Amino acid sequence: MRIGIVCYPTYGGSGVVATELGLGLARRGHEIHFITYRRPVRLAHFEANVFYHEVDSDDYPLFEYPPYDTALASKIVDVVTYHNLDILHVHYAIPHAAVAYMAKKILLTTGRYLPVVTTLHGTDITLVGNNHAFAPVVEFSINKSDGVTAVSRSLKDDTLAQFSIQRDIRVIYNFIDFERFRKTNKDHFKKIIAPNGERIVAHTSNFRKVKRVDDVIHIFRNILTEVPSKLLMIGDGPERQHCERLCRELCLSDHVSFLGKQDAIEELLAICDLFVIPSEHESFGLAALEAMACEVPVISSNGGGLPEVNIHGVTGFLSDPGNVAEMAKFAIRILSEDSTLQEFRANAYAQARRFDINNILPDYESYYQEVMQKSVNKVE
Ligand code: GMT
Repeated sequence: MRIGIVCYPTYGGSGVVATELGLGLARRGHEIHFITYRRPVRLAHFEANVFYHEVDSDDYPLFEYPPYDTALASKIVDVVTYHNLDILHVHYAIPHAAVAYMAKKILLTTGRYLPVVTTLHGTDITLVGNNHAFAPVVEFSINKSDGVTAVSRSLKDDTLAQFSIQRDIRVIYNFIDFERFRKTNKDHFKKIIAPNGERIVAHTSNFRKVKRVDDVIHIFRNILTEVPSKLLMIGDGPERQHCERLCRELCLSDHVSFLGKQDAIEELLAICDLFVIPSEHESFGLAALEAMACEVPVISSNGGGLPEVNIHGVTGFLSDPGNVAEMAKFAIRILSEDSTLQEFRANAYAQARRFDINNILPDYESYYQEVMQKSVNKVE
């Protein structure tokens, strides 16, 4: 198949899933065309069957807000026409699903029907999407997509609850590449971070409010009263400064390292004993899955799709968002005993295996086929 992929090219979340999906499909022989405003972070090297088309963004003094949507729609029309794409897969509804609809309408005037699949990732529905500034367009463009997928059952349910949706939503879970995410020996890192054999706890995110990052600090403070430990805070975003200040106020700075954005996240996860993700809401929690693939148990909230990934009492524990005391208690339970930690590690890895990229890619392939078949002879 010749497949166009539209996504945000940034670190984390939907952009990572979209890029890894494209790369995985390319390795299975499909021709993949990424259409984005910047080269996606995980598209660093030359790959066979992969093409990258940058959305032009000519600045003009009249534009207080550069018209990204218009430029993207034009680029999609161009790439679909000249590379003869079979299908377009857009990640994150805003604005990509609406832009795809516009491109599809333009292509129809040339006699070409472009099947469009939209993947909902989370905040495009739960946080931004239901804001009245976007909601009517989000609802309309989901209904106009030829296929719609959600990354968890919880996100599918949220979408159906929040919008009036007239089409089926297929759940296709996020996935993990075990070639990359696996526990490797990085003892030299471990010795630098935890020279006295302390346990290593980690959190990665974009440090937005929805992640409840300061809960991570409070949980860690409780852990430290019982278990000698170090905390790695990985990533960057609006809440980082506040968290750094909080660590200073709580006299935790000697035990907490803020590492900023990291490319080789798997090398850090390889030395970790526990991953903490206390988000208010998380449609899936790809960061938790990455940790589990590296045999790291997870303390999480039960918001959104996290219970579909992290299994209570098996791969880690779940608590209501904000229940810092309980999360700390559970963390201490896992970290105190070597044998308990080993058991949770093994369970986390076994659960992560369910989301192996090699199991999920065929689901996307057959979904594309299904959508394309239904689109034959469609004229509007
Ligand atoms: O985690 C974020 O805030 C980034 C966001 C995104 O859209 O890029 O992530 C969302 O999509 C990920 C990939 O499908 C999911 O694993 C995350 O759970 C989801 N984030 C939220 O729902 C908050």
